[in-house]
Amino acid sequence: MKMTFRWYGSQTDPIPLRYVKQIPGMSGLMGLLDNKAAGVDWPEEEVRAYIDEVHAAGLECEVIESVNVHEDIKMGLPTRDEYIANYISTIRTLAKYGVKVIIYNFMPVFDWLRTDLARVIPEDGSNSLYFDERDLGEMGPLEIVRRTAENSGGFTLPGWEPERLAQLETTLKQYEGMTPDMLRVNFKYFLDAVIPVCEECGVRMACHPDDPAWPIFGLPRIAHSQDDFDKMCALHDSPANTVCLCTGSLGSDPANDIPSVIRHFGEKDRIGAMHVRNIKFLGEHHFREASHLSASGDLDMYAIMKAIYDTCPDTYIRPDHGRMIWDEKGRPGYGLYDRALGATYLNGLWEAICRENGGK
Ligand code: CS2
Ligand code: MN
Repeated sequence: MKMTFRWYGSQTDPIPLRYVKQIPGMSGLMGLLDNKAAGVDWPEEEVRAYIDEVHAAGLECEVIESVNVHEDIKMGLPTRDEYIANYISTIRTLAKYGVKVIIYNFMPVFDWLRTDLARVIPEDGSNSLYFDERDLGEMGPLEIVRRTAENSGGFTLPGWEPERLAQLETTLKQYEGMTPDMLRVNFKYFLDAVIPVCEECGVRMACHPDDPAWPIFGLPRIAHSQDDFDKMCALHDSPANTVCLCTGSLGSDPANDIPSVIRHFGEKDRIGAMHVRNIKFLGEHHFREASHLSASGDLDMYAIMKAIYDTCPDTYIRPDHGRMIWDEKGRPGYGLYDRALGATYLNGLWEAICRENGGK
């Protein structure tokens, strides 16, 4: 297992890389070029500069999250070929600089979605990302986008690129009538184009689940259950076509038994990366993000780490979102302190599991 950390680059991440390096057991990053709109070919110069900076801090950069998929690819428009060509060129550039896994998602319009970015947790006064579907009904898509941007503390948010959201009304219209199976046809077209390139250059694509794990605003969503990911794997059967198994996203639906889903895909060698975080259920389609500790939420973090140990022990892991604690001011979900605590806790579980099983 390689423990990693998400870092947005020195332009927009207030956390210096040397702080990341000081977290015990941190091997490297799930890195990204934060300023890249979906569909753009990532310039080699910028990729090299970012990765050189990471290496200079004594960290690896074997995972990139995300290279976002242009909406025209998801909608299957004729213009998609140009964006797929850019995607392929980006894969080749990243491979040249040692990247082994590219995380992405195939969610129409929205990436992750929350109704509050800083909901206070009554027990201890910290705050975390929060979702209540009832609030969403009142708000509607345009309002949720406005509120999310307004409450982000001036930080860029992953998957909420302004270029994409500027087109929101038009894009929502274009998706009207698209069924999950129609979206899957477009997904296959994309995978058929990029996966052979990944095989050739030793990269694995890892698809992140829908977050939350159900359809929203009537948009088709095809990545929120074991069955969905089985279908994805079958669209283009290859060891390079994998899942980024995010426990908190998939786990937002209690019907997804996360340790069992990990075992299912781990045994098939279809987990390219893991995001490990905990969720506290508050009702139907109503949850908040909790500290990583099992006791803080509803996921069994020991069983999750054990499933990883048993079926995909060499995977990349990162603590996913953290709460805001100790008065830290930072990008919602991506502060330093709680993610560092999360990584340390997960490393502790890992050490205990290794010892129990005769390892070091
Ligand atoms: C991330 C996602 O913040 C998060 O929840 O896990 O934004 C993730 O980076 C993307 O969905 C992957 O494309
Ligand atoms: Mn995630």
